[in-house]
Amino acid sequence: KSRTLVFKVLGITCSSCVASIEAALGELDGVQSVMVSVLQGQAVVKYLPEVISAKLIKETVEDTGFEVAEFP
Ligand code: 9UX
Repeated sequence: KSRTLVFKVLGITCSSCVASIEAALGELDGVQSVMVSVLQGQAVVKYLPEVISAKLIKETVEDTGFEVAEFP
């Protein structure tokens, strides 16, 4: 069964970086869908918790050069 992770991506301002984040996450096993919004500064990731951890998903975003944060 899949779960959905929603978190903030700080400092993202253009669609080319949306594309890099979506591409990096899309390559990960266990990630089923990715939507990154510049306007909302957020990522929504549908994934299989038995295959990949939320931690690795967030670390992958950070590896593309953006800080991530939780919504309050
Ligand atoms: Mo766009 Mo990415 O201005 O670092 S190139 S957000």
